[in-house]
Amino acid sequence: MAPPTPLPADFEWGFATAAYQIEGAVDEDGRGKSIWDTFCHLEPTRTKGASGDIACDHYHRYEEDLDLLSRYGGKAYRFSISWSRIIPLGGRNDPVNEAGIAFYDRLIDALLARGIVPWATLYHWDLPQKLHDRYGGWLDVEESQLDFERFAKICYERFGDRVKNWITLNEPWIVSIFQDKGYATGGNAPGRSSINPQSSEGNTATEPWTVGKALIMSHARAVALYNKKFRGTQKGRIGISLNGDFYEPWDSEDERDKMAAERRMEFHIGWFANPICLAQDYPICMREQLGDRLPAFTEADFALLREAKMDFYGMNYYTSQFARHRDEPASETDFLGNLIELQENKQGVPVGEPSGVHWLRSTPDLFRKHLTRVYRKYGLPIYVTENGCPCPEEDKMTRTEAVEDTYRIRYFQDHLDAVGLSRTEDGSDIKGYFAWSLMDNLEWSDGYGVRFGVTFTDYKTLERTPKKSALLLKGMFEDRMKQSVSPETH
Ligand code: PSG
Repeated sequence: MAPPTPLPADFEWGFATAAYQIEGAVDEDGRGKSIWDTFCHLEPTRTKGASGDIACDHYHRYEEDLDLLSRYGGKAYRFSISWSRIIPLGGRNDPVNEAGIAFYDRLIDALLARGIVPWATLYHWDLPQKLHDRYGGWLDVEESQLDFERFAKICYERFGDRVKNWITLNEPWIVSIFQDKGYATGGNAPGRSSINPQSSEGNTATEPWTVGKALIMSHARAVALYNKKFRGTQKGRIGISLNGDFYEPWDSEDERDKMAAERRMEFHIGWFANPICLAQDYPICMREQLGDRLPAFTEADFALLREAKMDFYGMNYYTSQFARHRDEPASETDFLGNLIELQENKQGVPVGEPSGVHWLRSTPDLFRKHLTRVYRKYGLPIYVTENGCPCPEEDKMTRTEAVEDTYRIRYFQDHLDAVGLSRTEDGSDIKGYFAWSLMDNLEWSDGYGVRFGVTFTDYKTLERTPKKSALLLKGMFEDRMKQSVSPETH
C-alpha cells in the first residue's frame, strides 16, 4: 500500500457539531424557541417524529464530551451558538440572556482548559422563532441582516477574547433550498415549499432566492463588523461554511452534460461564493435561468461585500454526483440549473460506494477535484469544516456492531489523502479538517436513525461509546503530519 499523503505539521484538525443537533435543554435557562423546535413539534411526520428536546443532552454533559474530544486527540472543536439562547426573541432591540451567555462561557473555558481551540459557528439553522413570526425571518432581507449583525456583535463582544475562529453561517444553500426536499423543498425548518405536499405555505419559485440574498448580506454585515470593530484587538479569523458537491458530466463526451455539471456547481457554490468571496454578482447562468426572481445587488450591497473580506473558505463535503442536461426549458421551481442529478454515469459506473444514507456515496477522488476547483476559483485558504458519513446499515446496528465502523475509517483515510493530494499535487492551501461529527446526533429531518458520529450515542441512556474511527483518527493525522516535508525540500 502506498504511504499516506503528508499533511503539514501545523495542520489543524478536530471534530464538529451544531447546537440543535446535540444540546437538548430547550427550555432551560431562558432559551427562546427556534424554527426547529416548531418544525419538530408541529409537524413530527416531517422529522421522523424526532425533536432536539433532549438530543444528546450535551448542555449538561459537555464536560464528558470534551473529555472524549481530548482523548481522541482533536486539536480544535467546531460548535455552534444557539441564537435564541443568547437573544431569546432574536431581534436587535430584544434583551440578551445572561444565562445563555454563561453556558457558552463554560463551554469555551472548558475547551481552553483542555488545550482545544474553539471554532464557533454563529448560525447553524436555528433561527429564533420570534423573528420568523415577526417578519418572516430570512424572507425579510433588510430586517434579518440587522438582527443577525447584532447577534454577531454580542458574540464577538462576549466570546471574542477567547474565540479566535468564527464561521458566520453554516451552509446557506441548505438553509435556502432544503429546508430534503426551508424554502424550496420544505424538508427543513421552516418547511415552506410550493412543491412539497406536506407544506401549505411558501413559493419555491421565489423564496429561496430571497432567502439566499438575506443570508449573503447577513454574512457580509457580520464580517464587515468584525473587520471594522473587532479584528484589530481580537486578532481572530472569520469565514463561512459552504456545502456543495463536485459534479461530473453523466456522459463525458457530451458538451451539454459538461455544461450541466458546471451549471450545477455554479447554482450550488457560485450563488454564494461569487458575492461572498469575490464581491461579484451571481453566476451568469443563474441570472439567465432565474431572471428577476434572483434579487439584484445594489451598489451599496457591493460596497458592503467588498468590506467583508474573509480569512478562509470553510468547506463542508460529503459526496458528489453526475449531472445530465435536460432538453426542456427550466421550470419555475427548478433550483438545480435545469438538469438531472444521478449517482451513476452513462456507462452505469457508480460515483462511489454507498453509505448508510441514500444521498451519500464515498467519493474521495471528486473531493480532491472539488478542493482544487474551489481553491483555484475563489483563492482563499480552505478549512474542511465538515466531512464524514454513516456506515452502511448503521441505523440497524447494536452498539457492539456500530463501534466496528470500518467503512467510516476507510472514508476518513481516503478523504484525508484527497486533502493531501490537492495540497501537494495541485497546490491548494488547505489548513485544517473537522470530522462530522463528534457524536451521533439529531440528523435533522432524518431524525436519530442516521448516525454520523465517531462516538455512539445510546439515546435511551445517553451513554457515549467511542467507535473505532474515533480512536484511530489521531494516528491517521500523526502518520501524515510526521512525514510532512518542509516547503524548501519539495
Ligand atoms: C449536506 C449535504 C446534504 C444533505 C445534508 C447536508 N446532501 O448532499 O444531500 S447537511 C450537513 C450539516 C450537518 C448535518 C450533516 C450531515 O451541516 O448539520 O448533520 O451535513 O447531513
